[in-house]
Amino acid sequence: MKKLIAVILSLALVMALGTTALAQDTLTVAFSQIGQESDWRTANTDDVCKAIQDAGWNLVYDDAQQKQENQVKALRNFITQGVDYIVFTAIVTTGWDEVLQEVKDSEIPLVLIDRFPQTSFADDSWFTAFFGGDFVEEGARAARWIVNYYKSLGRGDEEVNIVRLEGTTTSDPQVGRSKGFDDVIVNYPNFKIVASQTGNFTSAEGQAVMESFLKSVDKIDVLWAENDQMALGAIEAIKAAGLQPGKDIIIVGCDGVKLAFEAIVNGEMNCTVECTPLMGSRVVEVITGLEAGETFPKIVHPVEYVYDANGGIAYTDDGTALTRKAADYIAERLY
Ligand code: GYE
Repeated sequence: MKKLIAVILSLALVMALGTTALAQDTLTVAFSQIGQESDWRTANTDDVCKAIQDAGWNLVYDDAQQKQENQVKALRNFITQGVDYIVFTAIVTTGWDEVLQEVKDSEIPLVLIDRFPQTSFADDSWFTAFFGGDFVEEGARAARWIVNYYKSLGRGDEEVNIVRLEGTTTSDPQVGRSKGFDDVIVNYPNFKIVASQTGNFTSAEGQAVMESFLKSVDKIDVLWAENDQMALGAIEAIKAAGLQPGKDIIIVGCDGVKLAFEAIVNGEMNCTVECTPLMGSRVVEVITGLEAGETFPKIVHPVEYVYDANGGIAYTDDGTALTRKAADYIAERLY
């Protein structure tokens, strides 16, 4: 009898060990995405999901359909399921303390990408790493491009009226890009923002808001759209009003998606400030590193460029970095 019990116990032990070994082999990585509002977002979803699957890990994916409450639910589900890692981009900056405390308590490592959530934690131990665009710098690049473009035409002292299409209100890229733009443009009093309204990062709303700008603002020289999708919608509104986009109104977008490159090459748009959606390889690098017990910098921004028709317009304050010519890079742009 004793022998039989010993055999059963050792069998149970082997089975338990076997299960543990299996669980360690195949990680489960959950990803809470915000929705599908733009080409940028589609490319981001595809890239991150593919990278996780190509790494041989199980993917648990959730699309929050632009609702913060859905993201909160998704994070709680991930905790209940006991996933190994959580990849997260926050639709808006605030309102995360409670659920992120729950993530912290669960000890599931949190990998942040794209949009950074603001929290009131005392230190930064609540997340493992962040990878995403430097939104303040992107906004600043857009403003510097506009000023330098007018200077390059010998028109740097003209009165220039700018309308702005803002991203989703209080989202990290909206807050950062608006701030970066304002910080630069304030130094050039002849460049004025004469109207500014949200277009929620979508083409349809960009078009509708641009239509109303065209009716309410007497003289529009420049459109600064906080993403390319809104710029593309606005181009339709400008054409419908009988004006030539890219000529009658100078158009600067952000993201660097293929359709923006095409619009620049066709002369209907003038500039796009790059923000890469390709974050999958960094996510895999971070998780692989954490599994191996490595440490690395907490916050990493990708290297990005500014693209326009001819290249050559300086966009950093000291003039060292130059814009790239969109036509030279359009073929390699896949999203
Ligand atoms: O610019 C926009 C998207 O968070 C950086 O969200 C991202 C922004 C991107 O929908 O197109």
